[in-house]
Amino acid sequence: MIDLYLWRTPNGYKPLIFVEEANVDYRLHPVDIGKNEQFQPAFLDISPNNKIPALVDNHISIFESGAILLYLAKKTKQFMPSDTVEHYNVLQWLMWQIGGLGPMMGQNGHFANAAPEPIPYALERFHKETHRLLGVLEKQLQKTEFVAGDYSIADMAIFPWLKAGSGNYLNIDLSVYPATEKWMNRIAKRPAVIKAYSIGAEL
Ligand SMILES: N[C@@H](CCC(=O)N[C@@H](CS)C(=O)NCC(=O)O)C(=O)O
Repeated sequence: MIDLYLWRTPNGYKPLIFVEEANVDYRLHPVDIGKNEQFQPAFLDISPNNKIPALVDNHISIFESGAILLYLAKKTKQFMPSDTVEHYNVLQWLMWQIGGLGPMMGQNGHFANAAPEPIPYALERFHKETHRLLGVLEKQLQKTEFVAGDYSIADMAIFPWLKAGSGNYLNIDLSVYPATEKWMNRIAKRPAVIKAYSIGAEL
């Protein structure tokens, strides 16, 4: 049985989508980051960087959503191809999300929604970088149905950020990115994704 520690944020939805897609047995442990529960000592033992998500499976505990998705993919042999070329294709898009889209959109959201005062340079910098990255994704999705070949952990990592970004968080107009918008609609209809978001909403 897998124990999942998360909250209803883009990074939290990634493993939740995976376990629902792969029908993995899991127990959910909500960590309300709005109440600073990520700083509780018991959670820091699992996730020393005080961030969700985290996973515990018997003797192994893992933090960082990319590492968690890779672990789940390896354990279930799903959503990550074994062929070298396809494997690294998925991996590069997963890394692109973890190292690029996530942090840039996160900073964009911070300066747009949470900064104590507007800082025009920061706002412009992270807004521009978010849209540069969305342009990169759009080009890729003009060529492929899913981000990296078949539906994979790369899609599971990117989708929740686009869902949040096109909602209240950043109000990104997806019609400017038509291939991305179609991909979003395709993924949003998946039963496991619908279920993950309904579980998240109930936390
Ligand atoms: N690189 C990390 C980022 C995780 C992350 O930023 N989690 C946020 C929620 S989406 C969090 O737990 N924030 C709480 C905090 O920073 O104290 C990952 O991909 O897992």
